[in-house]
Amino acid sequence: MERLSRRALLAGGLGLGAVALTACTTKGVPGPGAAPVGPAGAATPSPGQDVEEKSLVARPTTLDLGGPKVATWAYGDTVPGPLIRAKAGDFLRLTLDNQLPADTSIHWHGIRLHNAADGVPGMTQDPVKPGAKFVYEFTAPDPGTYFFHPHVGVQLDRGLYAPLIIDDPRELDGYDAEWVVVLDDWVDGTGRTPDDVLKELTAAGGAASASSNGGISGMGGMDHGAMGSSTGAQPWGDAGDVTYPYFLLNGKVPAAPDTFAAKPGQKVRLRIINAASDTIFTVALGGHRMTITHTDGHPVVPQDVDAFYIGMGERYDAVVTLGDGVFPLVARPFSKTSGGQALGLIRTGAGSAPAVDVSPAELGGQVLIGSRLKPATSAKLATKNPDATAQLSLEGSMQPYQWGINGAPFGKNTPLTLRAGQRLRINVMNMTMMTHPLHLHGHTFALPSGLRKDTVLLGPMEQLPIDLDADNAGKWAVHCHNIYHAEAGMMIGLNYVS
Ligand SMILES: [Cu+2]
Repeated sequence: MERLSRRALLAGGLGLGAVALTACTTKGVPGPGAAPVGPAGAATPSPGQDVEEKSLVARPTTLDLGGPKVATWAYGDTVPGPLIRAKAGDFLRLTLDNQLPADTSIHWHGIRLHNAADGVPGMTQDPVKPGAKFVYEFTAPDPGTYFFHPHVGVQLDRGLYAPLIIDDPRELDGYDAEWVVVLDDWVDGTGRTPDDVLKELTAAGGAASASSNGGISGMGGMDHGAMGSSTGAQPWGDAGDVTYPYFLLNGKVPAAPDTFAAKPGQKVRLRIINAASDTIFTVALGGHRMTITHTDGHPVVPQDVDAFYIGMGERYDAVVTLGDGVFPLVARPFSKTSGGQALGLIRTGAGSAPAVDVSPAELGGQVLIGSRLKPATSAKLATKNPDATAQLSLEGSMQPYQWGINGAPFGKNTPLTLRAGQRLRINVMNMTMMTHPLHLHGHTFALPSGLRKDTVLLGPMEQLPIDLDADNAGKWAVHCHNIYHAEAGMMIGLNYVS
């Protein structure tokens, strides 16, 4: 715990670490030997298991984004919301206090938890009504970088998101400091809400809309063609529908960047989370190459890159040895015609802050496509042929704004099924000219290379077989993590049957 506390103190900006330190941790009595690690799905704490407790109040508030003041909804009056931090195998008891004027829930994105704690109204629980509370209780079995957000409507595109870090108790001291970085695209309180945006999208059907900048910058769907090809420097074609006034790094616009203070020569672990609703970013740190060590919580063969793409719902951990000076961490929206970017700073020495539109040379260097990472040996699934296969076809268009999976929107399509103990292969086909980040609840899956992910980007017309082990019974969601696509129907159930 010494180590954890020190690291938490080193977390940057926002006082994220301080939040972790004030969280109530009930110490269990450690058993002999290793820390107890419960199986996925443990819904009650076992003897000796440490319990992490926290309360999250979701309510309307006004936030200062570093200049712009916005009325929005948030957890605990900050954006991102308070960091939750525990170690692998801990039991989490997290109380949602809904003071919003709407139903809500919390989904613990990427955590391999038991079904009833997954936070999907209509599938795993009833919605949490205004004025009501809901207690989420689950074991977090796997270390990694995660986050949490509502699974109701387009509430994710408000300020309702926060990082969730699960530490590995066995992890060696591989770095000196840590910076948790949460990226977002922001529209709420700037004259329209995410619900307004969804109405514009569905009403306008992809044509220019009511926003100041033409509204919908993207032109997805089979009818429109791609803005880029799926090869070469721009792999994703068309990647977003919504024009955003701001892009945020740890809740701040580039004019007031979140700044991480460190010393030259220190090795820093960056934990980068894309909490945006409609924006793929290209991420680069000026003056440095980064070594990617994990994605979606799973270790990879360390890969040096100039920059990398991060889709909505994805996470990447990178280690970097810092130079002396002031360095911009830039997240550049991919394929958005409106311009702008998210910016944070790492300061290890003297120097003035770069311009808000600084463009590090690394952005034009070798940009990693995350699905090409190689898995660490420890992250691989056991070698096994699939027992069953399923098809998952991503379909739809901007005009009309209709998205679905396997021939119909969610609620009208037929859930995929699997049986406990099976190795299931899902043949995913993106039948659209847009890029979609596909997210699976309650499990992680393996790409053909063995790389483990819970969220993966599929470029236009891309096909990708993903394998998963059926080891966590329940009714789970599989969906596009473009929150507007998901809300318009790009989701399907994955149900265990006997
Ligand atoms: Cu999508």
